[in-house]
Amino acid sequence: MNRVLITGAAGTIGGYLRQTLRGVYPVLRLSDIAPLDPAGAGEEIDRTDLADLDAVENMLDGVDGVVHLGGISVEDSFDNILPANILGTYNLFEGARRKRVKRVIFASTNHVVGFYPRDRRLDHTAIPRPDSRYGVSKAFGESLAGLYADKYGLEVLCIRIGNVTDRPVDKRRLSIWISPRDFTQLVRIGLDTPDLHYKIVYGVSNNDRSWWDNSQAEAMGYRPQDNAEEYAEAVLAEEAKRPEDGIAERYQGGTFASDEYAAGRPQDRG
Ligand code: 15L
Repeated sequence: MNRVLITGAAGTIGGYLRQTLRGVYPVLRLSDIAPLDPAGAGEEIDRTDLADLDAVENMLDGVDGVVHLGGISVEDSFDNILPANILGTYNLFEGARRKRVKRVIFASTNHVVGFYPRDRRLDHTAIPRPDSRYGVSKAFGESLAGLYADKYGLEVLCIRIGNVTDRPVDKRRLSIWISPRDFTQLVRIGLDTPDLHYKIVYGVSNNDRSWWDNSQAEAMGYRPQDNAEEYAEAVLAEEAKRPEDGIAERYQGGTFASDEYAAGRPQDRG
């Protein structure tokens, strides 16, 4: 793979990948509508708005593989989610088809399955139970990825990302945390593995408290090096100082599930 494009390169995950993929592929094209540091050796900077299909097609010129992080990465109004995540992701896949890009890594999220209870172990076959409009937009992206793989032969890995940070920041993240180096390993497997059609995996480190069966990623060679448990004592001591949120505690998506929650199911009362 010669040229790899990272959309949403100015975000937190984009920032990690800019460092960890430097020199791994000869050219990294870094794209975002937000400002980016000037291009270093082996880098190209691009300012494409994902809502503009012609511009997206230009952005994909000469690209072999894409890591699609671009769009809104938290809950937002539907007016904002629509151009950034729905139209933007459509344009990315349609542009990739037109430009005959070989491979796309689609940054999906745990919020696609955020309304599953925490005691339910999920694998790659879990159907979406989104906890937010943001989660719905990522479920749309996973479906669209399937269409472009099955109909047009694009090779796609969808990663239902937990939370990529240097260290887990709360109890929920002790289950879903992924370190930057483990995330990089998964992205490289997605870009480099010879046989890929369409797969969904979880972006999670080797956490003792993980809620997910990530055997699909393991079968692709993923061997996570980090485990959130190393930080558990300090994280739990901090968590004990915070007010309880019963709904957030029940569901995998945490506050993404409890925000605006008004369903009042019987199990939520006690
Ligand atoms: C996500 O999908 C977000 O992009 C990230 O900011 C975190 O909120 C993460 O999920 C999480 O669930 O912790």
